[in-house]
Amino acid sequence: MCQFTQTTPKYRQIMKARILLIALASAGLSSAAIVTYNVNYGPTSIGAADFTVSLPKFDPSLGALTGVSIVLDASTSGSTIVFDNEANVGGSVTLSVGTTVTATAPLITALVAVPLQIGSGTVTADNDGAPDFIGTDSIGVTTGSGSVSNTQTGSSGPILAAYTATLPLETFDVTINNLIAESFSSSGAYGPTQTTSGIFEGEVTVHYSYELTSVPEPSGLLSLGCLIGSGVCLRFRRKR
Ligand SMILES: [Ca+2]
Ligand SMILES: [Ca+2]
Repeated sequence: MCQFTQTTPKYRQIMKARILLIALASAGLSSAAIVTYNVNYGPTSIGAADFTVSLPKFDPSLGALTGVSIVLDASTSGSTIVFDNEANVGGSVTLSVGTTVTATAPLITALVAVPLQIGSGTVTADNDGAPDFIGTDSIGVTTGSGSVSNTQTGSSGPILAAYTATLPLETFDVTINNLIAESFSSSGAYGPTQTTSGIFEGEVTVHYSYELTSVPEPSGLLSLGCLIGSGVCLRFRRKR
């Protein structure tokens, strides 16, 4: 793209700027890094009231914050769901039970994770005349567990400001909300379900991406010197 045929002063200025940029990158004066914090929550009964967890804000002494990523991990166990067929035909049935966990952090889109215990099987046609949740016309999920995660990120100015500490050891709060979640699907069968709720637990993680500034290493300074030196040589040779 650039041929070494021009010798105008303007061209030389551009070349010098490019060499300095390459040298700064080579010298390690600026590089990207990530720092991560996490906090566990639960186990908590599904249906319990909202609660909060706290995580550290970004320490600006590390560098300049460029992005915030929050991860919600949630798992569930201990719930049950049982179905009783009231149709005159049998069918295949899929059932799930668990919880919808919502985590709300400052200025970030709410994180939603729905861990479920899932089961499936077949049921016979209704043969007892009442939904008693037992017999071959019935099927349930009574064991197992499920886990899932959700991630949201942000890098707008207001988000970076909200997550950068202005005081030592400053934290932000994440509010955890939960509701029981259940589903039923079938080909042919239909009827009521009975549900009991178990527990959920998990983790909230925050990743801070930032540009760190550090003292150039000797090898980096050497390459900086070489590149600046070669820039001088280049200019010297063109003048001749
Ligand atoms: Ca029945
Ligand atoms: Ca039954």
